[in-house]
Amino acid sequence: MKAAVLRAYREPLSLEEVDLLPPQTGEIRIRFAASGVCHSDMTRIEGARPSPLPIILGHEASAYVEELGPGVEGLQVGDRVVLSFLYDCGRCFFCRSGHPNLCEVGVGMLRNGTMPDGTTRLRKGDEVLYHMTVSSFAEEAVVPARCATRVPDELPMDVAALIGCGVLTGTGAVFNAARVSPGDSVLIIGAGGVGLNAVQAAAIAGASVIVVSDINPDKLAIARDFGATHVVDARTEDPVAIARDLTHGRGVDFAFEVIGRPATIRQCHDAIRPAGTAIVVGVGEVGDCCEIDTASLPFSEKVLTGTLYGGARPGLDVERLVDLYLNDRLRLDELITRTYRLDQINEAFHDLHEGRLARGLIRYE
Ligand code: PAD
Ligand code: ZN
Repeated sequence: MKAAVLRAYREPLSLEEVDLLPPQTGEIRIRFAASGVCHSDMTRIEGARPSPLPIILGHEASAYVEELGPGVEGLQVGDRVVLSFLYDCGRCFFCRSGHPNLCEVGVGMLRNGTMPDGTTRLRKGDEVLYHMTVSSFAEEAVVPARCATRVPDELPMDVAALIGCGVLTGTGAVFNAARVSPGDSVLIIGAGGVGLNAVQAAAIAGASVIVVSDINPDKLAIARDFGATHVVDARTEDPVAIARDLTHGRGVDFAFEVIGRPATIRQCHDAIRPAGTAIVVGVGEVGDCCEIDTASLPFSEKVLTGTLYGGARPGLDVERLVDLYLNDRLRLDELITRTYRLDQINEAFHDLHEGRLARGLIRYE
């Protein structure tokens, strides 16, 4: 099968023929329909968190089931599925305590680029590693069956792909991590493919004030369309001052950082009210630090935290988001700025880098 392989950091992906081993127990072979291009893929190319190579990137995808490995139940060949990049083993402390997105096995797979057994099914002579369990910049993959959620025929495969990361993460940050309630005030910094989903989730949740900060006027226009009550051009305006002005000088109940930079994380902490919560979604570089005035903590009772995969319960949340979309409550078509073929993958990353995309999508059919 054809795949786009990362062989060296900060270099273009190379389009190659890669071999796929058959699915092992509990695994399936899938043929991709579409894959979103997420900033987490670009961060990997930039080498912010270096790990062994070669690796096949891509982790936000829809696919068809082609082959079932031994012991797979609940799926059939031909099923249309959305992939989750976080495997949940169902047995570890975190799965049993209601945090399947922090599954010890699943997080280990993200770190090591493997399947649950610590090896991969991708070969080019030697072993090729997975990126975030899915490796969807390829025609096919072998993945754990637990990471595939069947979706109805009415759901277009293009928008289905986006649910796997950007939609689940952005909406999950609001619905699961923050549990935003009607009347809450919210600041979202970074209105890209993930942040825009936090914006529409805040609107669905009934937030009274939804301030969105970005440096790109095109993203701010979509944010307004998605339910932002106020938009801030961070090139010339201060989101912290504006968030305070809109909340009687107190600060917002919740602030979400969806970029992964210390300066904007600090803005979120500054913009929340006493006992408010700042939630970091964006993934920064290893070693990045952010200064907080510690003396103010006991007086402010502010909470600064992060969220992995929007605190998703992968299968369940995919089903709920599909229903929201099919009932016209969640807008996904508008997120797709441009589609590409796999051989245009480096152009897609260039466009993402230039800020041209809400989401770029690789289409395989
Ligand atoms: P994106 O590139 O589509 O969006 C980033 C947005 O931030 C763009 O619209 C930029 O214009 C904007 N921006 C940049 N600088 C500033 C600034 N100073 N002030 C305001 N806005 C600014 O990326 P994405 O939406 O695909 O991903 C966003 C982050 O989320 C990224 O770090 C990615 O790795 C992370 C992510 N985290 C998880 C998770 O589980 N926590 C999952 C998926 C993605
Ligand atoms: Zn992603």
